[in-house]
Amino acid sequence: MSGVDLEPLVVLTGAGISAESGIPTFRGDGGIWEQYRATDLATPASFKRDPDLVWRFYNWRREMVFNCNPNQAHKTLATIENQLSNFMLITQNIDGLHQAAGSRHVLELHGSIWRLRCSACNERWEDRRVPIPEGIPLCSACGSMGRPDVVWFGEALETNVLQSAYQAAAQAKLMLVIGTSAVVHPAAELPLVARSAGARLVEFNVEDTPLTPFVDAVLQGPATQQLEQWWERVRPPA
Ligand code: BJW
Ligand code: ZN
Repeated sequence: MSGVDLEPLVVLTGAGISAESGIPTFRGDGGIWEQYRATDLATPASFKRDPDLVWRFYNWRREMVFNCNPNQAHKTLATIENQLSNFMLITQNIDGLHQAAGSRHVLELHGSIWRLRCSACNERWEDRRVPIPEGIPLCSACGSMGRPDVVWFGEALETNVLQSAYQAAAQAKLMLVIGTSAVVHPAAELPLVARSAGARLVEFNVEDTPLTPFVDAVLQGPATQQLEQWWERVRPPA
């Protein structure tokens, strides 16, 4: 694939890129939703019904992420960003591992597990404590319950983040789609937006997804290996 137009390069990542860091994906064998029901935990209704349960789930996930490190796929993306001038990374992940690996231009579509927001007012704050000592953290502005600043099912994505993501997708010459089942909207639309605007799509996954029939190339296998090998093949000479 050498000689390919690389820029603007836009990358869309999902839970699969963090799987090799030890963070379980959502769907499929061993996925989080096999053990827990998404509708019991990742919806605004579940937080209203049982905030303690939802916080127990997120504290468990915060602890897990805290104990994990970026893997070679995260690191390769940071390397790629350093070597290109027109690069954007759009992630559905909330784990912060891209930033930990050194990526700078990151759009977090589904928020961050390391940020909280008030369930009543607009207050947002960073909280990296593991564990959070006081049970349910409270908003310092109004005293209401804090919640993870992540996007649950049925909730709108942050408008400016989503707009930036659509804009980046529409300008891409090449989009890499890494480790996502491509079933959750609106994230799943971004590769199609890029494709309609003329971008080439390359999918990195261990299995086929609903996007596979629409991509120009599939690199099947663990993202850590496939991505590094792909970059070795296509990267511009130093
Ligand atoms: C590897 C690998 C390795 C493994 N190497 N690969 C249009 C059609 C149908 C439904 C909808 C629609 N538009 C909206 C909806 C509803 C809904 C939706 O999409 N539902 C579908 C499931 C059907 N969407 C929403 O509700 C969204 N909100 C919305 O649209 O609001 C509208 C609105 C507007 C105005 C006002 C109000 C509302 C919000 C979606 C939020 C998603 N949230 C979650 C939880 C985030 C917080 C948390 O983590 O706790 O986001 S759900 C979960 O899924 C998480 C993920 O980011 C997201 C995507 O999952 P991902 O990353 O693809 O992971 P997996 O597990 O599915 O796949 C992993 C992949 O990796 C697999 O393919 C493996 O093969 C692969 N893999 N190891 C490479 N080593
Ligand atoms: Zn508040």
